[in-house]
Amino acid sequence: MSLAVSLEFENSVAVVTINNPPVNALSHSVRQGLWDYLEQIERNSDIKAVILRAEGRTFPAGADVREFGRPRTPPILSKICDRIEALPTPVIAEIHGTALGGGFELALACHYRIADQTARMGLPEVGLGVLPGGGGTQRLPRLVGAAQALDMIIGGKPVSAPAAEALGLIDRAVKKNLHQAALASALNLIDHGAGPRPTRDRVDGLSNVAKYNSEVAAMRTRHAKSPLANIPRIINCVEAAVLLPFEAGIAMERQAFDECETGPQAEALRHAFFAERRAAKVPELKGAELREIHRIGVVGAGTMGSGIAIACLDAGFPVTLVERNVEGLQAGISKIEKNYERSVKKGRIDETTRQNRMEQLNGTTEMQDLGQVDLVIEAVFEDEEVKRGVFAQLDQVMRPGAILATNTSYLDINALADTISRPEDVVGYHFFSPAHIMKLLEIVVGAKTHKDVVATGFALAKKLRKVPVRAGVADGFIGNRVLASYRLAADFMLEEGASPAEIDAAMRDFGFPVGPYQVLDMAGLDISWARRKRLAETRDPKERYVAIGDRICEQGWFGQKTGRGYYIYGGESGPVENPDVLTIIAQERAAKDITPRAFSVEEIQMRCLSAMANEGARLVEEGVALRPSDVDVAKLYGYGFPRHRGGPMMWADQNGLLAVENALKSYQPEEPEFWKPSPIFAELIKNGRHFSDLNGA
Ligand code: 3H9
Repeated sequence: MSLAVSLEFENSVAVVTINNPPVNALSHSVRQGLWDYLEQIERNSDIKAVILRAEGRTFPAGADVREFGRPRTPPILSKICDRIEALPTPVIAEIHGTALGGGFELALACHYRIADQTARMGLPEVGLGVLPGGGGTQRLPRLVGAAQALDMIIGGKPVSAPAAEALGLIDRAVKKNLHQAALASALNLIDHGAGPRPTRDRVDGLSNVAKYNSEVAAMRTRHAKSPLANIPRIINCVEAAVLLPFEAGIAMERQAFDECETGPQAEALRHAFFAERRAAKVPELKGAELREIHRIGVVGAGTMGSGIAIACLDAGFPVTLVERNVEGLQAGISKIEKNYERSVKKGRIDETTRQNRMEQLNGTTEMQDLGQVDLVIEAVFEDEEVKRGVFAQLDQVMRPGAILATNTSYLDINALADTISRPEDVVGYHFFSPAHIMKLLEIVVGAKTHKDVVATGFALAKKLRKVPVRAGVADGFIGNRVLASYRLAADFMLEEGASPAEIDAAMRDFGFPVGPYQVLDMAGLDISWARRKRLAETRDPKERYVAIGDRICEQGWFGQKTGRGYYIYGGESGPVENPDVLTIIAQERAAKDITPRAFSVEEIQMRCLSAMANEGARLVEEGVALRPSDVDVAKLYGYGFPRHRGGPMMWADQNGLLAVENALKSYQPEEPEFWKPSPIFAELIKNGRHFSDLNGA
């Protein structure tokens, strides 16, 4: 018998318990265990009711995703669900924690469901590029109707136990003593001679086919442009639940699941799931002692500083916000206030929470007020001299052992750390704007950063609900280094004959929400212009320099905020291409004697993506990124890389490393250093390996 499942008896009730830490995923050992015990239960006529439960922190959180992408070893989940549903005695699911995916499908196959008040449940398979494959597309609509089922399966968001009770998904949510409550229910069912209540036979949700037809049509329209291959299949399966016999619907679900599971989108989305968790595993965690963080100081109340303060307040930390003068401080506090007022209006938080958060905020113009905080996040203007000044002041006032994190996108944190007496306490936190919303947090580890400081940063990131990625010190760290290569590849094409709109459209076509020139216009062209001017003196004159962006800025066109950039804003039909920019581009081409040529969508994508993957490989080679999947995580969570593509390194793996290396080599004569393939390509190709083989466990 499998150790992952056990069977005990409490009077005439069989209690089947799953025990497969950490999340009781339905691995083969669990499925086999369930199968074997179901056989025993079927043969034992003394059993009058069954309870299905799990040990540890949660009811199963789904199928074991690590088993995906390879042939499945029977027994398969949907057969187990069918077998549970066919038992002649009532079966009760005892749900706690997060009953997700296959776990929730097991519960749906049970005849009754009772859940802890704090439990959450749902079908998040959509986020892994698949769909429920254990009968969820057929049973859920039978309980809650097709529209609600589609919402839950396409939205993928779990619902709370009270919401599930209101929807009729569970019979009861209990505040405490879940197992006692499940047992009492079982005995009650036995006493009343209640038999099984198979979900497949229930029609509660399916009574109104005409209503469903219009709902499904609306759903198809809403998702018509979705690039995700599983969405139309989910709609088809739920439609089958309404129109076809149960078995036919299950057969359809099985086929759709298999087609999706083996596809590239599901592979990429699985990669994204595990890459995010892997990124939090850094060498510094070993043997590190976490420093306690109770109070946080934020220096700088500008856009970044106030966003960071909100992120910290949201996580429950008291925050001391420091600005040089009262006006600046007031402006920062007012940004924070407005944010919380908006959240109340939108129903995201209630008034009491808003008040509590604001009470935890202490604004000041005195650095000394940071004397007792455990961590200071410095978010002043991105200029080394300015930051050095702030560092010197902080060094004077911060208590020994407090952490000094600098929020920077590019600066050398080693140089900054060496200006103060405690470089071991200095770390880089690269937040992304808006800092209380964007998920990515690059944690930049300097040469002297103590491992306790690094480990504390990763623990804090979890509390701030960020996705942390470890980066070494390098200009632009991981995310902005890759971004710089992307932009350069795009700029070269601009000079060679492509237009900004063509490049943007090609990258949107790949799956980015917006193209690189749209992003530049949104961020403000003056930001990157200022940086280019700063770097002008140290630039290698032999390097190819594209001056189109500078010429645009010289006109005073900084993008959306000035109404003009690569596009013109404010018109009734939305942004339009800026014809004057096309003239500037034509002039720059003429000045360099370039005869423009056409670029296909495929070539634009290939050039941009291979430049990104090559830069990612260099970052791994240089040790700035620990592993290729960390590059992917940075791009997915901070730069809008389409999740179903998995990130640039996953894209390279899927596209074929040889094809990417060949493309890089074919562009190399144009700009030898920029397009030179990282040696990692040749090494992997020679050994028949992929970037994913360098990710470790
Ligand atoms: C499915 O069910 C398909 C079926 O319909 C049909 C099948 C035929 N598998 O996230 P955490 C690991 S598809 C394998 O850090 P938390 C995770 O990698 C599935 N491993 O914890 C990590 O490992 P490590 C549908 C899994 O408390 C550890 O568990 N279900 C799985 O922040 C802890 O995870 C889902 O999509 C899994 N299914 O969050 C739910 N899940 O320690 C996916 C987790 O080695 N899971 N692991 O890094 C989650 O959303 C979160 O893990 C959960 C806990 C909310 C459960």
